[in-house]
Amino acid sequence: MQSKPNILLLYTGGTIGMEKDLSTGALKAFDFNKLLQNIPELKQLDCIIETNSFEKPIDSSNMNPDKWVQIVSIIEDNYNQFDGFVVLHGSDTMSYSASAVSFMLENLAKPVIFTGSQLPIGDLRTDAKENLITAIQIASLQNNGQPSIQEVCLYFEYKLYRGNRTTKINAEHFNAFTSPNYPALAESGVHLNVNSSSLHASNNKKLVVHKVLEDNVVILKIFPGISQSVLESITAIPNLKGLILETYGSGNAPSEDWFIAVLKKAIDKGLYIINVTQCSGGSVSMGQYETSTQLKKIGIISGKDITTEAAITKLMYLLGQNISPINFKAIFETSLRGEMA
Ligand code: ASN
Repeated sequence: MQSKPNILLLYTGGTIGMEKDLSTGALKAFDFNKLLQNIPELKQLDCIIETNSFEKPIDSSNMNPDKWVQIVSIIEDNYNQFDGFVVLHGSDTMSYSASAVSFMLENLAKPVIFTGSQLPIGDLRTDAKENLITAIQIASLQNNGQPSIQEVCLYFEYKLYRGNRTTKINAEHFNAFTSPNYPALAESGVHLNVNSSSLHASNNKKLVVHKVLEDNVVILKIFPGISQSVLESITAIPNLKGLILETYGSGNAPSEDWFIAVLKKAIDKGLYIINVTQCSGGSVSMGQYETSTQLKKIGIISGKDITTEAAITKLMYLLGQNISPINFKAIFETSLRGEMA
C-alpha cells in the first residue's frame, strides 16, 4: 500500500488568516491555530498535513528578503521529510515572493505552492477555502511515486500558474492574478486538469538553496516627461548595483541624447540595467524600433518577456551570486527557472 503524501503548510500571513480589529476596523493577521479551526475540511483530504507558521504572521506588504530567506530555510530543513509545500501568503506581494523563492531554490524537485485569498477565511463568502484545499491537493499530486509538480507555483481562483510568471492584477476580484506570457499549469473545475506539457521537469540534481540577495536595486518606470535630473539622481544612488527600467511596448524609450548618455555613463560605471516592458503581456525586443536600438548598443540587458516581479527578484538573486561582469548579461538573459522565453 502506498503511503499518503506528506504536505507541509507554512503560514506567513495575509488576508486568508486575518480578522477585523474591533477598535480600528482594519484587518490584521491572527493566530494560525484559529485559521485551521476554520477549515475542518482539511481532515478529509487524502494526505498528511503538518503545519509551520511565522512567529508573527504579516501583511505581505511587510514582506522582504530576510523573510524570503526564512521561507526557503523552512523548506530546506523539511525538504526530505515532505512531498510538497503550501505557502499561505498575502496576495499583495505573492508574485514577488513566488518569483524570489523560485530563484532561491535551485534544482527543486517538489511542489511549492503559494496561495492566499481576497477575503479572510472566517468570512461567509470567503475564497480562502477553495484556494487552500485545492492548493494542498495539487501539492499532493503524484505520478509513479514522484510529485507531479516540481516547481514554485501560485494557485488562485481555480488556476495554477508558474509563480515567477505571475502578477497581481486586481485588488478586489477573486480572480486576482494572471500569467500574461505563460499558460496556466492546471485548472480546477469539475476535474483538476493539469497542463503536463507546460510543467517544468526536475533535473535530478541535489537541491541548492541560495540565501544571499542584494537589495541595492531599484525599479524605474519611465513616462513621457521624465527629466534628466530624475534619471541622473536615480542612477547616481550610492552603492546601486542594478536597475529595472520599465520601458514602453517592445522595450522602447526616449532616444534623446541626454537619456542615452545618462544610462551609458551608469553602465560604464558598473550598474546593470535591465529592460522590461511596462505592457502586461509581450516581450522586449531591442532593435525592433529606432527608439530601442541605442539601448541595445550601450549594453542594456534584455528582460525579454519577464514580469517586473521576476526581474527584480532575479536581479537580487544574481547580484548575490558574485557573477563576473563579463557573464552577467548572458546569464540574466537565460531562463533559469522558466521565468522567461
Ligand atoms: N494586504 C493583504 C496581504 O497581502 C492582501 C491579501 O492578502 N489579499 O497581506
